[in-house]
Amino acid sequence: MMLEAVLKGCSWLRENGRAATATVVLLAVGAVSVKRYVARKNRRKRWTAVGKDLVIVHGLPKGRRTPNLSPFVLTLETYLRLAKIPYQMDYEEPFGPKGQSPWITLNGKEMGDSQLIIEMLGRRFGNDFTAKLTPEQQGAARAFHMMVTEHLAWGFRMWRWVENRGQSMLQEMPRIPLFVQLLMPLKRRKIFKSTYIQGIGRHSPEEIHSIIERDLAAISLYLGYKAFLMGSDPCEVDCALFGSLAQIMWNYPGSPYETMVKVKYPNLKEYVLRVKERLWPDWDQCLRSPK
Ligand SMILES: N[C@@H](CCC(=O)N[C@@H](CS)C(=O)NCC(=O)O)C(=O)O
Repeated sequence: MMLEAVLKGCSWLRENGRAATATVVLLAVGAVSVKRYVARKNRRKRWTAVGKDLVIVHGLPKGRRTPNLSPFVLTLETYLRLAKIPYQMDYEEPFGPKGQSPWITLNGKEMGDSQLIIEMLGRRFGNDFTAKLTPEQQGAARAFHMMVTEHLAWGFRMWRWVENRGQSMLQEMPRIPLFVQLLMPLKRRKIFKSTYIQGIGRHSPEEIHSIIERDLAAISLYLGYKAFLMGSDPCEVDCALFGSLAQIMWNYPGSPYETMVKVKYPNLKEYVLRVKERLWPDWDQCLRSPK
């Protein structure tokens, strides 16, 4: 009986070769999609069940030298620590509603973009540190914040993904599946395309180093001997600056920016260490284990 059914199946496959292949492929794709859909739904159920007002930060993986390899994730985590808002990290689904990292789930609602998240949390939990500054300082804080996230970040991205070809970054990541490694050239191409459209990708490496050095020099000058960028207390712009400079200090080995931060403008290095000491007393416990 069984043998008869198998033989019948084989002869049907022989006669309907193409249709059979298409059916098998469709069924396989369908099964994978359903599995992914269910896993996604279950993750969301879990994130909604964590309790009221606990922020789940979804981000790229931890590094061995910094608690996160993304400047934007590190910025958000630093802000949550500054504002003393309880949070939990998730590394299962790093890219969220805007296709970028970080994003958050808060009381079952999803939101993307570190800057918008920080502003929303500031309003919701009454933790807007910049609002306590003088109007002149508020203007300067906004200008520096944008310099860090919309200008410096592009220069740093160029080194990480184009000059260094993502090598230092990849070494810091947990074991990457082979298919992701094979997709890396495409990822680099996509990033290079975005830097070309933004404009920075049209300059030579030397030009970019000099443009970015002028930003770092300006920040170093403005910081001077102050403890934090806007004075004796940290605020939102410090979180963004720390998120970026910490990457340079620990994840950009051999880059011209590492020398700038550590040697040429040493108050930047001292500043990074100061923020780390103040807001990341558990830094070492937040790193990925060397194994
Ligand atoms: N404006 C965003 C920028 C976030 C961002 O660029 N994240 C990077 C990781 S460091 C990313 O997700 N890149 C993937 C992509 O843009 O496709 C924010 O502040 O959150």
